[in-house]
Amino acid sequence: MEKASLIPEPVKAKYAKGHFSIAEFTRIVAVGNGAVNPAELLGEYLRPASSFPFPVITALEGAAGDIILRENSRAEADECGFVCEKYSIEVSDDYVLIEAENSTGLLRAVQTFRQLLPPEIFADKEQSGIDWIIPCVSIKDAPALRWRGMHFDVSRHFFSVKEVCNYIELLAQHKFNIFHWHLTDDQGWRIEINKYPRLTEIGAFRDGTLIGCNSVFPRRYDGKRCGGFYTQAEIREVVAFAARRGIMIVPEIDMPGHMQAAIAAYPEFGNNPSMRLSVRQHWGISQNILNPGPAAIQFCCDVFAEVIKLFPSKFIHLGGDEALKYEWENSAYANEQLVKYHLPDMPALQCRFIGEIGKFLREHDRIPIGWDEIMEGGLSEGTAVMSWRGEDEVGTAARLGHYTVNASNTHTYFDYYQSDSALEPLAIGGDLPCEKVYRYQAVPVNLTPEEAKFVLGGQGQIWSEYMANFAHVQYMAFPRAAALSERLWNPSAKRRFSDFVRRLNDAHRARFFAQNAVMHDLP
Ligand code: TNX
Repeated sequence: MEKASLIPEPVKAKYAKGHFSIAEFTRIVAVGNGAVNPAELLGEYLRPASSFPFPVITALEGAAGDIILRENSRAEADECGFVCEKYSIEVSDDYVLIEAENSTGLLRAVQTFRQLLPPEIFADKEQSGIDWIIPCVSIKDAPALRWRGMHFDVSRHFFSVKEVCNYIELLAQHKFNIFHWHLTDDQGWRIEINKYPRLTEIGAFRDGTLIGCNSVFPRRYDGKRCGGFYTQAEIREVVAFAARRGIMIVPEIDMPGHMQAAIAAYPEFGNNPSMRLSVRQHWGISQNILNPGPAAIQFCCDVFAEVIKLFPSKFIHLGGDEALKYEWENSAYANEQLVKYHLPDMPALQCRFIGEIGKFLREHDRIPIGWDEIMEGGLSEGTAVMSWRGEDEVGTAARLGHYTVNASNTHTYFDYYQSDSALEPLAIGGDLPCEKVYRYQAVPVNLTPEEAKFVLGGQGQIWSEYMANFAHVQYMAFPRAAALSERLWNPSAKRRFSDFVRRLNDAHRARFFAQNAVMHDLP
């Protein structure tokens, strides 16, 4: 039988003669507590298209004809909350044996196992006339990097719980382990906070949205009220959905900038409490930011106190990007704060702000992470950096001994154009074809091994200014996120882009088609 077209490609796969068939009588056997959820998930994945019943049973061992999932031991999480993701799959003509140290490894294996089947297995309705066979193969696999993330901005445009879960499901299929959920920004506050109900009553809706490009003047707006938010119950549902797939959600509350929606709801946390702001209707950077005083800092801590109850992730994202200092420069109160804390300038005042919030998060046993601007003016120990303005920032953070994630806009901004065709839908700009993503090096080559240890991994970004619906999100994300997943999981120097494209066209597009997901038709 032919080799299966897997994405991301496993580290080792040895094919042999023969095949295993799934059938009416195939059972899924879970050996060990950690095998139960992966076994149940596998059953849910396989039933709709095949219409076989796939009973899931727990037992000490399997028998001929079974798909056996076995958890071998219970590996502990490391200091950053990451667990071992190594797994193996043995397919012989009369059984399948999937083994891992823990349930996360088994979950990665489940995704590989699905891809070994014909692409139609991804359909949610019975598919007739398919030979449900899998080649005999021995796979041994583990990721190269610990942080393999995808980000999603649900502020610029709001996406439903169902859509967010669909996004997470697609990430799981590519063995991503982090979903960075950008929950707040100038254009909409999306998470219910009990202590501050106006954040969602007022901050979650705007009275219109820019039509077309942000830099074409005069700007035109559609005048349609729009928005939405997630209740805390819905957030819990999404966290559980992701956890079942071995994905950690890193929530982001962006501060002190990108806060216009919150300031519209609570003007006292802005710099001009008498000024009435509305939730922003166009893109770009708002000059309206939080004030640097203790009440605004307390507000952020109160928000995080609720956020950390909802999200078990070790990392919590506090934003910190693009905070224009115009309002602070012009505010007597902000200038008093400078004097009070003996600080040289406004960037140092922002550092103090971020430092206070970081301290709160560390006291609650979390690791604060922020966009690379948080390094300007000094950054406290134990704070991680998401480097977005280029590779140099990855090196800077690593040299300073901060854990860092490579989210460089040169290779991971999937809101950028992916081809120069005149038919591309309007995008924010940039130029990032899939082939360039495939040249991405999450760990910059000029780092010493000691510095490289601080690079946790990498992440793709979906900023949604120009993506008003979910099909458009999928179109921008894929296949670039598929290419990224391979660069993060198995960045072998030997692998060719042409081989990735072959696997994409051979089976991966068909998997997307089967589940009604959209993908760009290049490369
Ligand atoms: C910069 S990346 C931003 C976002 C925008 C994005 C558009 C970052 C930390 N800030 O607010 O949506 O560019 O590409």
